[in-house]
Amino acid sequence: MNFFSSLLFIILLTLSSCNINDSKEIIWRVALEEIQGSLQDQYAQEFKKIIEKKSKGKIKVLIYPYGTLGTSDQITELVATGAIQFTMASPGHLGKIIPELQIFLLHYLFSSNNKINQHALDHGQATEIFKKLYREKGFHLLSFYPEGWQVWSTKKPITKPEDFKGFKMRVMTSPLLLKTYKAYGALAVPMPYGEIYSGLQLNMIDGQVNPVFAIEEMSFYEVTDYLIFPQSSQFITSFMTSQSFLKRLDEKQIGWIQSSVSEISDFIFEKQKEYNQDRLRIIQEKKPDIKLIKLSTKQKQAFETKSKALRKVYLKIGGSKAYEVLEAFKKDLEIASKLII
Ligand code: 6CS
Repeated sequence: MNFFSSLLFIILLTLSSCNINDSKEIIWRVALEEIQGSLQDQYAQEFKKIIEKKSKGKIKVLIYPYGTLGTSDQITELVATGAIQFTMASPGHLGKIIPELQIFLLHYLFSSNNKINQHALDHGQATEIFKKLYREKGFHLLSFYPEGWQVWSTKKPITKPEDFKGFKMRVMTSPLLLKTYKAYGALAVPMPYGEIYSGLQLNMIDGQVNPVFAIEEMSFYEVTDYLIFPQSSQFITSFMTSQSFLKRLDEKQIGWIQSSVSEISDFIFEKQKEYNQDRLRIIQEKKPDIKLIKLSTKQKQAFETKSKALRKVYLKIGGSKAYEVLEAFKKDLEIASKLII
């Protein structure tokens, strides 16, 4: 979406909101970084259902899947300008604006038990610090949630860091990701989500990294031959709104939003599990010769060793609260691991 079409879109949305408010129906708009039928769509559909029910139909929630409004960076901008009220914003992109968020891009930081990760994100001290950091940028963090393990879909097998030599790996646009794949020896290529398929098709990139559900729905498996499971990082995303929008709401409406996001936490956690499992089966059915590689403990260790240096890089480029966030999140994981069996 170019500047002029964005401007036109903002004007149209503002006008349509005014008309609707005049007739006493309130419209809340949610933008997604993923397409219709995706995990973010599931989240937004559930949010819509709960809000419309709690408001007895007074509030109507409209969902804008990826491709209708623009890239991740552009939809974040639309929330900042007030054209859209809610958006999903992933650290892999939003980390350019809130550098501390890049903690969620660090490899071999998360627990291998995803329930522990979910608990740490929902109840941890790091999330409290992030609430302040979002506020400083005019945003309001509603929740973090995991979308599943990041999986490499590639045109050649990668089982050791040396295999990445000369390999063009598409990553999201946050600087820490570029440095991570460079540390593995790859040529890291930042690129918007919507350009990955053609990038793979035209050999501009040799591979990309995303959870299985995304690899299926975006058809990346069609243009790659291997699915490699390094279990190095979770895909984390955030659901957020803006301070200026919240200020215009009454307490009841704010309460509805807060209770909705707490209600959705377990629902979306189960969905990501289901989505990633089911869609792996679908990929294998559609492309029976796709090769699955699960890295062994020893193979993972080689990547983990290389990735350790990135902790220092994060402390350097992860903003003034990077140290505080890292220490808090490590503690959050430790606490969660004692509570979750
Ligand atoms: O790789 C990306 O850019 C995107 N991947 C997912 C699974 N969600 C949104 C994000 O922009």
